[in-house]
Amino acid sequence: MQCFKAHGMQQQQQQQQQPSASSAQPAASEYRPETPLTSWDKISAEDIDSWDEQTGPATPLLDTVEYPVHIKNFNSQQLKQLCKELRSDVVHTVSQTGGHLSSSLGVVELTVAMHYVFNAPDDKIIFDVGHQCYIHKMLTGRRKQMRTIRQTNGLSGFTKRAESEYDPFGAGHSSTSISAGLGMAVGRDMKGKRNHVLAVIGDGAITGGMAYEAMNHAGFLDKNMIIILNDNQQVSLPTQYNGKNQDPVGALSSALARLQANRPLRELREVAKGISKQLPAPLQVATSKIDEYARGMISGSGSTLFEELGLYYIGPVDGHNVDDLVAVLSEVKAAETVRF
Ligand SMILES: Cc1ncc(C[n+]2csc(CCOP(=O)(O)OP(=O)(O)O)c2C)c(N)n1
Repeated sequence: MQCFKAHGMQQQQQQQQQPSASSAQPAASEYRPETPLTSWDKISAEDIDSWDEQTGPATPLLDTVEYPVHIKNFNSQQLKQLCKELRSDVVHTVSQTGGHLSSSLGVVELTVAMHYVFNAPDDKIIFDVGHQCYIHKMLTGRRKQMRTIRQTNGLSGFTKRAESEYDPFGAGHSSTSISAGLGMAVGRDMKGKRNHVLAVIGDGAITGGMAYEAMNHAGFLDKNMIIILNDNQQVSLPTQYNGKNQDPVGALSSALARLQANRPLRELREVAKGISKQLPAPLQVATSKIDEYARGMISGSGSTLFEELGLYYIGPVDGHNVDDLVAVLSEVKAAETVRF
């Protein structure tokens, strides 16, 4: 298992049909960033002031996207522009409907990168709790219905199987995604299929015991599965928060931050970067990211919490850097093991 961490009402509806697969889809491994890595684009107050109150922000690129197949030929600049338009659009929509805004804002780049690299709905993308799925819904045929989210007869505020074939698991309870994904990986192997399974879980949701039971089981079964820890150092509805004198984070998040700060870890990452430079040039873009991020959570004993559980860990990755996410996910996709 490879692990990496990224930053960061229910009404029955007809399932949406997947568009016919495009033969023009490039392999994700062919992706090459065309511009230097830059930080993500924040929305300014001036941006928001310029939006039409009813129609919202201008989204020329996003308007060309209804399903993930429509972003497969995007270059690095276009992916960044898409992220900016998605961020603006979701801010405007949620300002009118209410809903889980910050959790969805935290996974804009991650969601775009997952849909760019993987091929949902064949590949299964599972969001833990599911409250951070707004960007996913906007990229999977439901953008026009976003104004109905959490309304009677409208879209669910969570992932919902009856709503879309792109939602492989209905959620609401936290800490269930890894277990659900493992079940899908086991079923896939029994059927002899080759699709990928991704579970995206936050630093709040991963505090639940069921997540550890599932990680322990996944390490034991050694199924091909990817777990993405979305450590945004925030926990909506935190289970360990007194409402004052502390930030709404979980204790596990602090422990992860301490692990990343240790000196042997930084030294090892330098060594890893050196190794990467000796590889052929085409491999360096992706592998330098892997090397940079690999072993990001090594403890004093020389192994990570996740490795102790039998998972292969890569991290941390800047979850707002879509270039890095695409590079790392492409590598993770190519590896045949259980990844965290
Ligand atoms: C079993 C269970 N316990 C508690 C909750 C309440 N709850 C909703 S979201 C959440 C945690 C969200 O934090 P995190 O996973 O870090 O996601 P973020 O919103 O920060 O992206 C919790 C505990 C729940 N949905 N299910």
